[in-house]
Amino acid sequence: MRTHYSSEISEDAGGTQVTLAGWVHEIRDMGKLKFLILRDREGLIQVTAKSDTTDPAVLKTIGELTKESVIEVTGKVSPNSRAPKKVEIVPTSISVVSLSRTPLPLDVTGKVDADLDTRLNNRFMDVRKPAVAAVFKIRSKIQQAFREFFVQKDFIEINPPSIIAAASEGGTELFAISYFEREAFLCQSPQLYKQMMMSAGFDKVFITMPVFRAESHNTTRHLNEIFQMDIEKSFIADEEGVLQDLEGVVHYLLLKVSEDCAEELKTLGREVKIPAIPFRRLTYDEALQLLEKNGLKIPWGSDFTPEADKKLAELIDGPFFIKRWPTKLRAFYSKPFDEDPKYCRAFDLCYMGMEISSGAQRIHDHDELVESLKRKNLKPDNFEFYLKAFRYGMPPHGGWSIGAERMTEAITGVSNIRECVLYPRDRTRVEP
Ligand code: AMO
Repeated sequence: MRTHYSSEISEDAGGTQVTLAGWVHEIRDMGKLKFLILRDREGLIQVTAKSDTTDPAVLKTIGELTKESVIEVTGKVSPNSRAPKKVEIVPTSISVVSLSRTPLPLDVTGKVDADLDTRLNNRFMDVRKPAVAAVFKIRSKIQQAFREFFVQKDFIEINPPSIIAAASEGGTELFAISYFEREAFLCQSPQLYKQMMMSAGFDKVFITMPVFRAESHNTTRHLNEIFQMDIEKSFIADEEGVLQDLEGVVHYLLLKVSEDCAEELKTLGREVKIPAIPFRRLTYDEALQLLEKNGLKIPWGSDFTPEADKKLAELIDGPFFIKRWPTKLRAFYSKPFDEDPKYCRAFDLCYMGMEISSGAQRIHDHDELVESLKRKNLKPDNFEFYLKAFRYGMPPHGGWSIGAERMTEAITGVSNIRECVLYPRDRTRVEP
């Protein structure tokens, strides 16, 4: 059984007997000298066998190995200034746990490139590449840090359903499923449920869950199954009450990634700059003006194009908020400003040229909400289960959602969001 990971072997452990387990990354047979690079979850280590000093049974096993086989190596730690990590293992026994077949569907050493489709079709093997695994270790850290932050702040974790009867963001973009004798849908956001829990008196909730969007566009920024990290919070004075949680958690998870994923960032050639709090805030109108001054005109009432997102990222360093959006652009639950209802208390958080989160202070008055649904051509009757929660005591509240994949994409710098999902679901891909 494994006693150490490769990363735990250092020069000063010279002479210690260890057992390592992992995959055969490379084999180099130089006649009298045989090198084997063993790869485990934490990295690579060289195993060196000399024909005059190594047990013949070990030499025979090395001769029969194929790349990517799983092996267990027992041997002595031996400092060697010429080895990649300045230390190697001199084996006393090698057992083949699982012999890999040949040829391999994918090269794991990074010497032969493969297109994304081939990589995704062979994802189990693609993730063996250190640079690919690094993306998922960073994603895991992001999700852990998110949970840690809100547990510390005394938020209650809730689990809304994934099978629902009504749209949460509007009428479109839902996947219909056959649910016994009726039609149901896959959840596109836990929105309505997290709001109802404000009426239940939970005050502060967080959620992490997959959501499903039947958007047909096939871009490098969009997925059809997304992992969202949400909060909802009551008794806020305005949208700032939840914006501060958003900048707080983004700051915290960038800090955690930079501290705990230093190796992974190095593997990806990335540096994380920790932004100062508060993040810059712009209104929608200010963002339009800034773009126009820099040669990009977006008509008032339109959403930002990917080009505009990119331009703003060039002009503003680090993450920033866009607040005070045109009401007509945002979901029905966004609260309009009393003094100028053309604008609402919705916001986006932009980072690295992408919208990574959006949210709003919500309408908490029942009749105002019914009117807002009607203005968006939605039928209040379809939202009866939700509206009911607004009739019997609903505090002012707001919330937001971060897309875990967009956040991972922003930090790791990969060029396609599919790189941040083990098994992405897009317009054409539902397998493996
Ligand atoms: P929204 O629809 O803006 O808001 O989604 C929130 C965040 O989720 C991510 N995201 C996506 N990522 C990849 N592909 C997609 N198709 C996709 N759609 C969304 C983005 C986005 O910022 N209920 C509201 C949130 C709220 O107000 O609390 C909502 O879902 O990072």
